[in-house]
Amino acid sequence: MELADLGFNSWFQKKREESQKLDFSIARITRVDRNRYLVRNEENEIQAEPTGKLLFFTDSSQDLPCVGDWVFVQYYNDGTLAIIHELLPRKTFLRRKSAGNTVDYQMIASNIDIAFIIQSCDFNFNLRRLERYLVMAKEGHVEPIILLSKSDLVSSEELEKRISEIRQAQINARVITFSNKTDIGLDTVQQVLEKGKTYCLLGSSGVGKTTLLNHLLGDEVFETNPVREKDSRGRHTTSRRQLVVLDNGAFLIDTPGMRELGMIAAGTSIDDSFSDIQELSQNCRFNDCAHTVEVGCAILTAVQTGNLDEERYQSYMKLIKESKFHQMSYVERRKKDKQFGKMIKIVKKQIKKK
Ligand SMILES: Nc1nc2c(ncn2[C@@H]2O[C@H](COP(=O)(O)OP(=O)(O)OP(=O)(O)O)[C@@H](O)[C@H]2O)c(=O)[nH]1
Ligand SMILES: [Mg+2]
Ligand SMILES: [Zn+2]
Repeated sequence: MELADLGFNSWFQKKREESQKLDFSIARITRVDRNRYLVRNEENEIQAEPTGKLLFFTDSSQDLPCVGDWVFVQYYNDGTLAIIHELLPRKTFLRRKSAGNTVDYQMIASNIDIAFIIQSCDFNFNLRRLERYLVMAKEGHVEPIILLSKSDLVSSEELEKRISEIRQAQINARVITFSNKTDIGLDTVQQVLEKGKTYCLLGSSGVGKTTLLNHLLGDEVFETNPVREKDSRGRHTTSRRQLVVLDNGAFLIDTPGMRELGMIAAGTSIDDSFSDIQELSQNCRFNDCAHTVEVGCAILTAVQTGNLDEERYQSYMKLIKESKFHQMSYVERRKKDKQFGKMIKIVKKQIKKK
């Protein structure tokens, strides 16, 4: 595979020449998992690590590598490890504001040609949310296409109504309706996908992003999960962003749903889907109860007495933790890391003394 097949066009070539970093190789980030990365080059996909300099002297988290980025690398261990030295400029991007006092952004993906904004035709359909995703795409210079999934769940009249609501809201983006169940509309989605171009799937948890990806791959490669029956909410199955190559040479990035939504409607999504647990917490003895070990914790009591499903408790805690982490600004997170480092030093000293 040539770099051009990976999407490296003349725009990036020009940036590369301007940078004068000609002794570095070029690769593309295909997966981010905290500080661990995968990159793809002409030959294969390999592990990658940023230099300490890149990691610690970056002021904003948005300047760290994200899925879709082109990066300057050097190879080690017979080409099985790439060290990431610097990012090439981004042509387009999808990013979200981090909640909190400081204005900081987190990158979702970069160098995207088209963003597929997916809403399912059932309860997930929401014009205001749609508008927020469209703003996100516009800010990052990404062309949006709206995909209405699960068309099999509504009548054709209802489907028409959804589309006319979109048009009445002065949204002019292309709309494609489709179903992973009946395959209707899938060929239209397929026709959009072009070799060497990069597409990103955006939308709430459970709308069928990963199912669509599997469908396009013709195989159940990635995990999917049924939505909850009660309110058709997803179970945030996909946990990281990943760039996948399709048979026809197009690139598709799947993203986790729920958290993406959390960022847009800051905080509210958690309250909505776990309102019963939220309510329980009103009865905890301490206002700042973390619901982990505290005496008089109403949530723990409910788990113990069987009034609250243990699994639901766990997923609630997971979500809280994630959203807290995401809501921390980059600086706060760095501080936390540093405090953790200090703590380890102190503990080590104490061990030595013994
Ligand atoms: N009826 C119907 N169900 C669908 C369709 N597409 C997906 N589903 C179902 O919806 C559920 C959720 O699908 P996923 O692909 O896991 O959703 P997702 O958007 O990837 O969700 P997250 O990974 O949590 O963000 C699965 O049970 C799918 O089988 C569709 O077109 N029609
Ligand atoms: Mg998924
Ligand atoms: Zn509690």
